[in-house]
Order: sequence, then C-alpha cells, then structure tokens
Amino acid sequence: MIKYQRSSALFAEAQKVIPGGVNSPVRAFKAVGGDPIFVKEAKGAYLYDEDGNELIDYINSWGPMILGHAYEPVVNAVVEKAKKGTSFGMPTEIETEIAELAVSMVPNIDKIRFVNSGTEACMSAVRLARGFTGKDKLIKFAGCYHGHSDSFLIQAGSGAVTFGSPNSPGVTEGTAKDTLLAKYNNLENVKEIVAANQGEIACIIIEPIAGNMGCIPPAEGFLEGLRALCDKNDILLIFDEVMTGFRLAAGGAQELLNINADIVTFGKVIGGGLPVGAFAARDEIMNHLAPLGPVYQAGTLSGNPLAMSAGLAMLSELNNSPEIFLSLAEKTQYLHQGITEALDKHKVVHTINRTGSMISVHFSPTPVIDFATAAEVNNETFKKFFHGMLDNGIYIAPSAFETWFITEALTYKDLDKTITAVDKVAATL
Ligand code: HOZ
Repeated sequence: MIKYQRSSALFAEAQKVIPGGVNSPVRAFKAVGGDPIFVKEAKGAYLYDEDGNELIDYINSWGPMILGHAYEPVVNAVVEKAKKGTSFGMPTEIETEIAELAVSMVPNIDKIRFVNSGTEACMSAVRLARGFTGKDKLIKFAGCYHGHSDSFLIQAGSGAVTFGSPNSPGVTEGTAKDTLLAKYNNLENVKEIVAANQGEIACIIIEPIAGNMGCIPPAEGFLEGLRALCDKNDILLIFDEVMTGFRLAAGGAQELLNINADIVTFGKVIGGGLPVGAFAARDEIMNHLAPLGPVYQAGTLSGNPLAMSAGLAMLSELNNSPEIFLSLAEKTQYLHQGITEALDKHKVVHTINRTGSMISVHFSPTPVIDFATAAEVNNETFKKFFHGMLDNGIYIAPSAFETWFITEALTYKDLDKTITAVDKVAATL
C-alpha cells in the first residue's frame, strides 16, 4: 500500500488558509474519500508526489499535457521568454505567431482572441454570440461543463455535479432563466426547446465530445442535426473544444467529425500547460469584438508572453507531427481493449466510452449516452476502483464524472502496467 503521510500533512495545512485546501474542488478527493495527493514534480507520463511515490498519470493536468509533463521544447520556450520579461500589457509579436498557427490548423476560423482560461473563453463566446445575434437565450446540455461562469452552472458536469451542486447557489434567477437546458444526444428535445423559444435563442453551446460527465461521444447524426437546426433558426453553434481542441486532431472535433461550428472555444492543450484559453470564429463574427465592434472583452494577462510561448511551442510540435494524433488514438484503443478484457474476466459490470485519446470507464450496465445515464454509475464501485488503482501506482481522475486524458509520453509498457493493475483491482470489486 502506497503511503501519503506528507501529502496528508500538507493538505491539513492548506485547509487552514485555502477553502477545502484546494484551488479547484475536484482535486479535494471528496468524491472518492481520502486526502488528495500533493505533487512535487512530473516528467513524461509520470507524477512524483511529496511522499516520493511514482504514479502513472491519466489526468495530465486535465488534458493539456498531451506530450507529457515537462516537455522540453515547451519548457525551454517558457524559460527563454521569461528572461525577457513576463508581462507587458502591450502587444507582442508572438501573439500573432500563435494566432496564425492556430487559424491555419483549425477549420472555419479567421480570427482568434486569447484569454486566460476555458471559463473565460466560453463566457466570452456566449457574450459574442448574444451581441452578434441580438438575442439573449442560450441552450446548454445537462452534464456539459463550460467553466464556472454563471450562465453555465445549470445542470453542469465536472466538479459541479461531483459535489452535488450542478445548479450553484449564487447564480441569479435572472441569469438562470436565459439558460435553456437540453438532453445530450437527444435532437428531438433540442428541436422542441427551439420551437418553444422562437427568435430568442442566440446560441447552442456543446462539448462536441462530452468530457465532463465522463467521456460521452455524440450519437450518429446528433451534431449534424444541431448544425441544421442552427442554420434554419439563425442560432450560432458554439463548440466548446476546451478538451477536444488540438487533442483529437490538429483541427479538433470540427476536423475529426467534419462539422463546422460558428464559434469554437479552446483551453488546455492550446496553452501547453500554462493558463491559456481562446475563442475563434469567422471574420464576420469576430469583428463584433472590441476594439473593432461593440462586444467588450479584455484582460491584463491575455496573450501573456510566457503563456503564448508555451502554447506556440506545443501547437508547433503537434502541427509538425500530425501522426501523434493517430498514435494517441491507437494507445487509447489498446488501453480500452485491455481494460475491457480485465473487467470482463472478473465479471465487473461496466461501459467504456472512448473517442481519440479521451476515454472513461463507467461502472454502469447500460450505455452511457447522456447526463441521466452517466448519473446511474455505481459510485461505490468507482471509489474502490479509484483507490485500488492508486495503490497500484496509477492516478485516474478522482471522480466518476471526468475523462481520462492519454498522453503520447505513455509507452506500451506503461499501458500494460495499467491493464495489469485493472486486472488486480477488478478481482477485488
Ligand atoms: N474542471 C476540471 C475538470 N473537468 C478540474 C480542474 C482542476 O481541478 O484542475
């Protein structure tokens, strides 16, 4: 059994001065029990904690570390940049360089605006959609998570559902009434909502592959149906590609699924592990943003040189080696097969969802296709599974409502070690 004395001591100290001891709720382990692990450092596919344990990492900072931790070209770019000043609040050339690269990689966008997080990207994208269309309401899907901005904390996934507050106190009724809630993978339901709110809906925002109620891929025809519905009703379709962008393909889910959104939001991989978000669209939409247009959006640290240098180094690597996406998908498929065989061998009821390098194990007897089916997972089994994996040196997300993010730094030996751990743990479930 792995020991975590120092992590527990650090957690006790942290709780005195930080609410719940963490700066983002899911990290607190409340959903699985026990104390969170404090990280000392990480390299490649491995985390090294404050007690000296080595863990194979399947969270990878919730997505960004697609090429592994402390990836040298990214680290070097940041170190070199830092020597020349860390923030100016003035334009720098590197912002244009990363913007040009991102625009060349992602389908159907002409301009991109950089912010500091996925939350900021999604909240700004919705404001832009409202300003562009002159309409107020938005449709979001139960179990999808678009950051913690007020409009999105209505039946939200990720930490919001993990801690039983998918509708957070503090969100006013006035804000909540403009957020219409639909069922993921249920086009008829969306059509009904649109029909009942004719001429009032500015945008539909969706994770094209959901990752915040575990991984849930879109049903065949669902996103195509949304696209057609939006076109018919002058509604903007926003793809939240915070998780999927620059992960599933160079052009994200738009490229992988061959569907264009009107506005796309990014976070995670685009920042190479530094705090970066972004939103992008065609000229006619982006030109509504200040200072060109009337929709206001700003930030002192937006386009920060360190963040931009990490993002540029990361996107350049992916752009120069597109075979990485195939390799990631193959590794994930290998893991999927190995885990399936191990769980089947021990007759553990489960469903595994996977798209590209996103995968999650749901301890559910039925297909997991939306929030309702995701909520049916056997949480007790998940808790045992989580701690069993941890005892075997494997770190997965401490919540059944999160996705595993595969990194290219994982070797097949690491994957085999993980499958062996699943086999051992499954025998105890
Ligand atoms: N919202 C993230 C999971 N979908 C968690 C972020 C964190 O705790 O770092």
